Amino acid sequence: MRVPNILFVLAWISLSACVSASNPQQRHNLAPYSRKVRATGVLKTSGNITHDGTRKLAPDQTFTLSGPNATITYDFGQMTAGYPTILFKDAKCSGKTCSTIELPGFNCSSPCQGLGVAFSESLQGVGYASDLSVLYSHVDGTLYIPMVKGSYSVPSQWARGSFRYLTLSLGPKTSPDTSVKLQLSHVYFTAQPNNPRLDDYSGYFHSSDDLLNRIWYAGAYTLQLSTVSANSSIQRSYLGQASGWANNAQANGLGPNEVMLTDGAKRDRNGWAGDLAVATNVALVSNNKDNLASVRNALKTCFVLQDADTGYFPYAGSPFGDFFLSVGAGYVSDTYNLWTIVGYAEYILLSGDVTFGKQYWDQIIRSLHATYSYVDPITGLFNGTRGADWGRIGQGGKNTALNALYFHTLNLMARVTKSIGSDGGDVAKWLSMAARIKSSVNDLLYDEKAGLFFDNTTSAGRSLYPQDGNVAAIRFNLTQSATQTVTIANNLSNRLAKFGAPAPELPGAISPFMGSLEVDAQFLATPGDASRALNLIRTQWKYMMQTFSNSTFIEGYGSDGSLTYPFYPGGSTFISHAHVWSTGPTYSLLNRLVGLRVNPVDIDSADGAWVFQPSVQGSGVSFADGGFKTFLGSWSAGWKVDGRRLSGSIDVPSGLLGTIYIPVSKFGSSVKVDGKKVRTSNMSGGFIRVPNVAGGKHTFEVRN
Ligand SMILES: *[C@@H]1O[C@H](CO)[C@@H](O)[C@H](O)[C@H]1NC(C)=O
Ligand SMILES: *[C@@H]1O[C@H](CO)[C@@H](O)[C@H](O)[C@H]1NC(C)=O
Ligand SMILES: *[C@@H]1O[C@H](CO)[C@@H](O)[C@H](O)[C@H]1NC(C)=O
Ligand SMILES: *[C@@H]1O[C@H](CO)[C@@H](O)[C@H](O)[C@H]1NC(C)=O
Ligand SMILES: *[C@@H]1O[C@H](CO)[C@@H](O)[C@H](O)[C@H]1NC(C)=O
Ligand SMILES: *[C@@H]1O[C@H](CO)[C@@H](O)[C@H](O)[C@H]1NC(C)=O
Ligand SMILES: *[C@@H]1O[C@H](CO)[C@@H](O)[C@H](O)[C@H]1NC(C)=O
Ligand SMILES: *[C@@H]1O[C@H](CO)[C@@H](O)[C@H](O)[C@H]1NC(C)=O
Ligand SMILES: *[C@@H]1O[C@H](CO)[C@@H](O)[C@H](O)[C@H]1NC(C)=O
Ligand SMILES: CC(=O)N[C@H]1CO[C@H](CO)[C@@H](O)[C@@H]1O
Repeated sequence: MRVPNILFVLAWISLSACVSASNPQQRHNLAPYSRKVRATGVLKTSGNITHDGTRKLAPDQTFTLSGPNATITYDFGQMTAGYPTILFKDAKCSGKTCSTIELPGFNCSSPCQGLGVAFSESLQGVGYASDLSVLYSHVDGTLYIPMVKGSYSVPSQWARGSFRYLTLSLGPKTSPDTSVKLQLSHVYFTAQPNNPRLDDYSGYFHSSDDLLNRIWYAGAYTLQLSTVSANSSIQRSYLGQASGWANNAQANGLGPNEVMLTDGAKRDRNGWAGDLAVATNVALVSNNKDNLASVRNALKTCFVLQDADTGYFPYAGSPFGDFFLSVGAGYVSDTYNLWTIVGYAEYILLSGDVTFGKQYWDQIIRSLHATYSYVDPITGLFNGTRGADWGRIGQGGKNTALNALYFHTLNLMARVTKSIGSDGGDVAKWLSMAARIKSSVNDLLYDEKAGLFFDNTTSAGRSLYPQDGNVAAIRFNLTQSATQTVTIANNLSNRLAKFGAPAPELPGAISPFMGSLEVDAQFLATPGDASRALNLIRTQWKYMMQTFSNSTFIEGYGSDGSLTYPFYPGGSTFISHAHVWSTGPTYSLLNRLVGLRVNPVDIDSADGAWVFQPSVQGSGVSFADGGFKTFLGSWSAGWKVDGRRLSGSIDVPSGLLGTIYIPVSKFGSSVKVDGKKVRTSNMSGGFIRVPNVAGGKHTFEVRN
C-alpha cells in the first residue's frame, strides 16, 4: 500500500494561511537598503594624494592622485558585492589628455594611462592588485579603467562577488606628470538579482543574546551575497595569462538571468552539491522568497554534467565542473555524487516541487545505480575510490563519513519516492542496504573505548577520529542508541579548542562546513541541553565573525586561528570570506534553539509535518523566537523564561499536524497547553511529548 505524503495532501488546505512575520531584529540585518552601496570610510592612502574639504579623510571627498604609486583604499565597513562607479573630474596623462586605448583591461602599457582598480575581502589582500579569486596559484591583478571626464561604471563582468576594500591607484608604470581628480560615487550591488527589496528577508531570529542575533544575520547575509545570476561565475579563460579575472562565465543548464545559489560570493560563484548540505536549510529559513529557486538552479548545473558513461554527477556544477572535466580525471567524487542526490531529495521535500522531481528522477536513479558496484559484498559498505571531497585528505576505502552519507542518501531516496509517486522498484533494496551499512559501520568502525568512529577500516584509518564521520553519524542517525550519540557528541565537544572545532582529517584546519554540521549534531544529540551546541557557536562563530569580517562567514582557516587553509597552499587571500557552508547556525538557531522544524528530512514521520521543541536548558538565553516562510505558508515560534515560568507559542499553517515537545525539568511540574492542564506522565529526556497538534496558534506554559 502506498501512503500519500501528508505534507502534500495538506498543502492544498493550508494555502490560505498567511501570518505576516514581524522582524524585531532588523538592526542586525546587513543587507543594503538600496542597490547603490556607499563606502563608509577611507582605510588608507599612499603616495601623493590631496583632497578638498575637511582634513579628516571621508569617502565622499574628491581626491587628486598624482604620479606613480598614489593609492586610496576605501572601506565599505562590511562585505559587499558589485561594480564601482567613479566620477572623473579631471585627468592629465603625461601632462596631456589621457588616451583610452586598450582599456579597460589588465595590461596597461608604460606609461600607464589608466586608473587601477582592485578589490579585497581582507586587510591581508589590500594592495594595487585584487586578492585571489580564480585559482590560488593565479594572480587576479589590477584592472585598469580609462580616465575619461565624467561618470564611469566598471563593466558588469568585473563586478566583484565579495569585497570590503576597494583600492584605486595610479600604478608604478604611471609617469610623474600624470594626475587624476576623482570621487567614488557608489558600488552597484549585484548579488541576489531577483530580489527587489534586499533587506526584506523572509525569515527572522531574535533572542536575548545579541551575539547569536548577529551570527544569525551574518549567516543570512553570507547566503544572500552568494546568490548570483547564472551568467556571473568565475571566468577561467584567464588561467593561461599572466593575470586577470572576470565574473562572466555562464553556467550550463541555466539561462543568463536565472539565479543560482553558489558556494561562495567571491569564489567559486558556482553550484556545489556539498555546500547545499548546509545552504539549502539556511535558504529555507532566511531568504526563501522564491521557494528555493536558487537551490533548484544550483542542482541543475550539476545534473547537466552527469557523466554519460558512469552515471556519476560531477564534483562541481557547471561552469567550474566543465573546467574540471577539461583538465582530466582526478576531480570525481563519491561523496559529492551522493550530496547531489541528497540535495535533490531535500529540495523536493522542502519545496514541494514534484514536477522538478519527476523531471530529473531518471538521472537520479542512474547516479544511485552507479554506486552499487562499489558496495563491498562482504560488509555492505561503500568502498570509496574517488576521493575528491570537501577538502579533507584520505577520503576513500570504507570511510565513515562516506558511509554515513550513503546511509542517509538511501533513506532519503526511500522517502522522496513517496512524494514523486514513482517507486523506482528499489525502495526495499535501499532500506536493506541502509540497514546493512548501519550495522557494519558500527561493527567495523566504532571504537567503543574512545567513544568515537574511526576514519576508515585500514590501520591508518583506525588511528584517526574524524570530525566529518562522527558528525555525519549523529546527524544521519547512524548511531544505535541515544547513549552512543551523546558519548560521541560529548567527545567531539571536548576537542573544541580556542579557535574552533578541529577537523583532524584536514590537519591544521578548522572547517566551518563540518563545524556547521556539528552545531546541528550537538543540538540533535541533546535537545534537552543546548550548552554544547551553543558553546561551539559562541566559540567558533564568534571568533570567525570578529576576526575575518563581522558580516559574513569564512570558508576555512587555520587551527591556530590564522588566515590559512591547508587546502590552498600559499593562497591565504584565495580563502573565500563569504561561504555558504559556514552558515549552519542560521539554520540551527531557528530550528533547534527556538526549536521549530519543518524540515521533513529531520522529522521522524511519527511526529507529523512539524516539530516545536525548544532547547532551553543550558542555553543561557532567556527568550528566543523566529519565523520563516515555506511553500506551505508562514511559520513562527518562540519561548521565554520568566523566573520559574517557561512559556512558548507557535503559529503554523493550519491543517498540518505536528508535535510539541515541552521542556520540563522535573516530574510534578504544572504544564498547560492552550490553557489546559496536561499530565506529565509522558515525560522523557526532559520533554513532554504532545503529538497530533493541529496547525494554527498554540501556547504552552510550564511552572517548575
Ligand atoms: C603632489 O601633487 C600635486 C598635484 O598634482 C602637485 O602640485 C605636488 O607638487 C605634488 N607633490 C609632490 C611632493 O610631488
Ligand atoms: C597582456 O598583454 C600580453 C602581451 O600582449 C598578452 O599576451 C596577455 O594576454 C595580456 N593579458 C591580459 C590579461 O590581457
Ligand atoms: C548577465 O545578464 C544580465 C541580463 O541580461 C546583464 O545585465 C548582465 O550584464 C550580465 N552579466 C554579465 C557579467 O555578463
Ligand atoms: C612605486 O612602487 C614600486 C614597487 O611597487 C617601486 O619599485 C617604485 O620605486 C615606486 N615608485 C615611486 C616613484 O615611488
Ligand atoms: C576497494 O577498492 C579498491 C580500489 O579499487 C580495491 O583495491 C579494493 O580491493 C576494494 N576493497 C574492497 C573490500 O572491495
Ligand atoms: C584511511 O584513513 C587514513 C586517515 O585519514 C588516510 O590516511 C588513508 O588514506 C585512508 N585510507 C584509504 C584507503 O582511503
Ligand atoms: C534512529 O535509529 C534508531 C535505530 O537505531 C531508530 O529507532 C530511530 O527511530 C531512528 N531515528 C530517526 C529520527 O529516524
Ligand atoms: C569586528 O568588530 C570588532 C568590534 O568592533 C573589532 O574589534 C574587530 O576588529 C572587527 N573585525 C573586523 C575584521 O573588522
Ligand atoms: C502520551 O503519549 C501517548 C502515546 O504517544 C499519547 O497517546 C498521549 O496522547 C500522550 N499524552 C499526552 C498528555 O500528551
Ligand atoms: C577520546 C575520548 O575522550 N573518549 C572519551 C569519550 O567519552 C567516553 C565516555 O565519557 C570516555 O570514556 C572516553 O574516554
